[in-house]
Amino acid sequence: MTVLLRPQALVDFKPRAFQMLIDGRWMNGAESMITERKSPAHDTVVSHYHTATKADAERAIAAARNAFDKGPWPRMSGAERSNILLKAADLIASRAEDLAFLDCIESGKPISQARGEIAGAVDIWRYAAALGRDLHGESYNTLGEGTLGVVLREPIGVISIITPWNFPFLIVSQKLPFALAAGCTAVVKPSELTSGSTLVLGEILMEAGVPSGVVNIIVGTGPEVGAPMTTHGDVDMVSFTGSTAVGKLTMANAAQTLKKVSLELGGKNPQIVFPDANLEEFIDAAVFGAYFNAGECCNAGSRLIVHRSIAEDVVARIAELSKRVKVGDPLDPQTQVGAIITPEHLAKIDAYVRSATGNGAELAHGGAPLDLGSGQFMAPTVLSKVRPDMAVAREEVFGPVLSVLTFDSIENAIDIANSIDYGLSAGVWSRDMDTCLRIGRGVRAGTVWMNTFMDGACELPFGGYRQSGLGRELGRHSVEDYTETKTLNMHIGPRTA
Ligand code: TXE
Repeated sequence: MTVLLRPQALVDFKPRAFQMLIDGRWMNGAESMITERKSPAHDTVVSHYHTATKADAERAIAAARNAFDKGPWPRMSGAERSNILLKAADLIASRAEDLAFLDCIESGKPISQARGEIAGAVDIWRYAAALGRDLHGESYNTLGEGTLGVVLREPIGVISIITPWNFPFLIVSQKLPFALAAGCTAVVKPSELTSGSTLVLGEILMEAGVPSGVVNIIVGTGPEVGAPMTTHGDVDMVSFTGSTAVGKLTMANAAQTLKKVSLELGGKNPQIVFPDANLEEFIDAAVFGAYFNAGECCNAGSRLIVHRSIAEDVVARIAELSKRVKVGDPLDPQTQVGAIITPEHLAKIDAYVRSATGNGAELAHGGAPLDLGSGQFMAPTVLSKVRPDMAVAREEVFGPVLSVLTFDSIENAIDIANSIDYGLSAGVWSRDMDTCLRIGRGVRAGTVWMNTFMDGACELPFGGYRQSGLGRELGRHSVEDYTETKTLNMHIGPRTA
């Protein structure tokens, strides 16, 4: 049996009301519409947002354009911008508990995890501030006497930033500080389900000294507000994290005016385990990788590819450990798996599991939604005897569902890993470094973990091969991504015949 922690009623709790931030002012939307967000664990309304229309999106884009074309931000020194970003990082740290609470209550993720994400975000803001100060171009004095070439790095302009609900504060922090460090201005649209912490970030940035119009934050649906942010001629680049389907649409929209796009999309990430692996550590990592953030994670290790000789043992041990996973109230510090984002999404997860068992997969643990008295929850689920052609092995389930497949040789494991459209991340477990490196070179994914899983550091680039995305976030080139180069080709001195 899974350990269940029933959600406690929210007592003395008042829903938070948020306006939108345009041109340095907090305001209602043009049509004064309000969106309500219910906690996915408690069925209680926790936030009211003033919601934008297309006209509001256009106002926000105009403000960002004006701040870029005429305002001080792109013209400041890197050091001045960097100091403001460092101040923002300090303010995020000082409001960490508020931000973690909002992410927890709106998304259903465990509070302990939300706290870790805010701490990680503070680190990213500091890293971006440091990188922004070091942004520089190149010079060439080797082009022949009388010629000097200088390559400048200039901010690309106005950035549309569109983010999903699964890591609300962390994902905006993988984009916005780098764009700001480069001297860009932005319109930010968080997911309409989890906008609270991004709106608090707006307060923080104003307090830190980011000038009016540099960061505009609007709440609204994808088709109404997100789409104009991807088509508008005054936007120079779109940075998007979300589903592969909307990522493709974003790219097609951006193509109308040839905007640059950066896309961080879905994943169906394999973990390949060999008989010589440290199985103790692997079982922990497999359970963590599959159930972290209730599996609502682009990096989820949702496909275990296990050597046939150890498959039975691995499935039994994972099922055993899954029984001890604590599922329930996201506000309880003990909770490891929180609520599922919406009832519709829970139904989708459930349908994937039913389709798999209907097609010959075996249930080793879980397999159904859990009734905890309020909200929506899914039992940690382990499916064995999954075949590579099943939907549950190829598509992003985005729930706490682990599919176990088997392999017979390194080549066979690589073929199975590469047999789907995604290529975000992968893991390999073996004590033999040669085996790890063969998998590391053979698997087509943006990150390959070896004898560990889901570790991250802001120095390391993150992003996907194939339909998992386009471009990389984090890493030392992440500020450059928000720049254009300009070549100055100069003639010096008298011309020789
Ligand atoms: O994502 P969407 P959803 C995957 C995951 C999940 C599925 C659906 O499999 O089950 O996607 O999630 C905005 N123009 N991932 O529906 O719709 C939207 O408002 C512009 C993986 O939430 O892609 C939100 O702000 N924007 C992923 C953002 O796009 C549009 C994280 C993401 O929403 C738009 C989330 C449009 N036409 C879901 N339509 C990951 N990589 O981790 C929507 N949006």
